[in-house]
Amino acid sequence: MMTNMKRRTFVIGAASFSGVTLFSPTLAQPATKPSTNSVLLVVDVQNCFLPGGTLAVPDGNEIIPVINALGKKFENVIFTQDWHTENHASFASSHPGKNPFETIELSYGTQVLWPDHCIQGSDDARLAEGLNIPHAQLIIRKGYHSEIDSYSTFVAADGETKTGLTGYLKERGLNEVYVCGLATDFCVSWSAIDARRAGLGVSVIEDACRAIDLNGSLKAAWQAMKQEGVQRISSSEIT
Ligand code: VGL
Ligand code: ZN
Repeated sequence: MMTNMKRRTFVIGAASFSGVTLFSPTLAQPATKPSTNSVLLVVDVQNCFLPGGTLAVPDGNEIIPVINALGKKFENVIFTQDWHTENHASFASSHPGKNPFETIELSYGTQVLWPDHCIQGSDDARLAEGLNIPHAQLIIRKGYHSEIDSYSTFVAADGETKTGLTGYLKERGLNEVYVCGLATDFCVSWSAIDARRAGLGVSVIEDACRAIDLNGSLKAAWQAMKQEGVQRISSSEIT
């Protein structure tokens, strides 16, 4: 894996440069210090995606303490919120005869059908109570057009309808995006890829994410992210 290869190179490089054998755990992996141009994008950490929610991601709750600790290291933090209408086109219940996790062809392409989830104003759609990042600056909502889904926090599934996040980040000079949250293989990966396409530096913090993993979707998502130049990192690399 890329991260392991990089890590090994770094350790060997450090040892030969310094001329001393260093086994300091802090040198065993590349370290990244978020700058004033960095932003932590916390994707869809909402009740619906936690155990007990309408579209629970396995072990989704485990990332909350990891994300709270990360939040302390970033001056800039943005939350996203999946925010669907009732009868949303991405809900199986909106398509008679269809079941959750089947697919359907919509005007913009193939859509996975989900259980009803994250309906605007519901407790299910609220950000997780356990999140504790009071200095977060923006909550950006997506998926609120009833006919178009939006895994991405930048552009909806039609490839055209924008959320405005690109403009916000550009206007604030935030050009290094660190993505975490739920789910790795849907909203996290689509957001990470669109951030790259907007010309931003992007890292996904793997242990601060959990996946749905539907028919190999997790492996495919990591492949697609790698191809787009998304860095795959661990929260322990952020100082
Ligand atoms: C998500 C499926 C449907 C996500 C949102 O946040 O990853 N997945 N809606
Ligand atoms: Zn959704």
